[in-house]
Amino acid sequence: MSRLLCLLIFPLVFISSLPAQDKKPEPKKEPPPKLLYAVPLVAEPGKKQKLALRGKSLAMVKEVKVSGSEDAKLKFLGAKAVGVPGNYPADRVGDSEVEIELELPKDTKPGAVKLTAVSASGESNAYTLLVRDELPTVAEKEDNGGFDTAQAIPLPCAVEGTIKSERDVDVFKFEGKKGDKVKIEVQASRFGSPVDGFLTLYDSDRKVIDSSDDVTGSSDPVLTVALPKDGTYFIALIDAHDLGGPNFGYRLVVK
Ligand SMILES: [Ca+2]
Ligand SMILES: [Ca+2]
Repeated sequence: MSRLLCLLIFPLVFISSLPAQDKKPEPKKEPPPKLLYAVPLVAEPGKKQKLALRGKSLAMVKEVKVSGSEDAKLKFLGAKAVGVPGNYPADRVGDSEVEIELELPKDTKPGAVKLTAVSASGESNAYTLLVRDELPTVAEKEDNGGFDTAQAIPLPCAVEGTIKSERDVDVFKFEGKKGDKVKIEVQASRFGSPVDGFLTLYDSDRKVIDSSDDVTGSSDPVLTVALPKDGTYFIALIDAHDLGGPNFGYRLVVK
């Protein structure tokens, strides 16, 4: 061994042979907060509402800032750690949450409002809140788990729903005419929701017309179909991984 190498190696050997109690452990640094999604997922302009913001490293958050709407009123209500079921990915469902009260002006434009959480470790990403647009809103109603119990919806509309538990299936039905062009779109994953939507469209004979899982750059499905005949059509929405829970929110736009 060359003398130079010896000199280089010796201090390393010396340091690594020190008793463990002499090493000072680095204080664990909490990463900056990360916002994933809101519960409920969709905010309604012109109304005071409570929102839970789910994400990671949110338990020590002391403030939430709103941008994109000068007249928005936001009140910080609290922050806490939440449990993650063992088989669920914490990166998708979040391990902590912040609760806020938010009032958006009536004329708030979809896509404009962003929320940022602040803790001693820094600022989070700017989370784009999903805000209702001019489409009529329909609340999803259980039990809608099959063709016989499908929930009738008008066209156009936006359904606000939840994949409420593992293997939950949400089925909706609408009346269509031959040649009608219908676009069916899930807004979930793009707004951080843990739902990885999978859509299937069936005709009145319960035969599959088309299905969609992910569109480019997202886990949200989109179907654009020219209806082949007059009659009742069924839309089935599931989570592609059969996961679910009270925080698995989605907005289903049919127009
Ligand atoms: Ca459901
Ligand atoms: Ca998907």
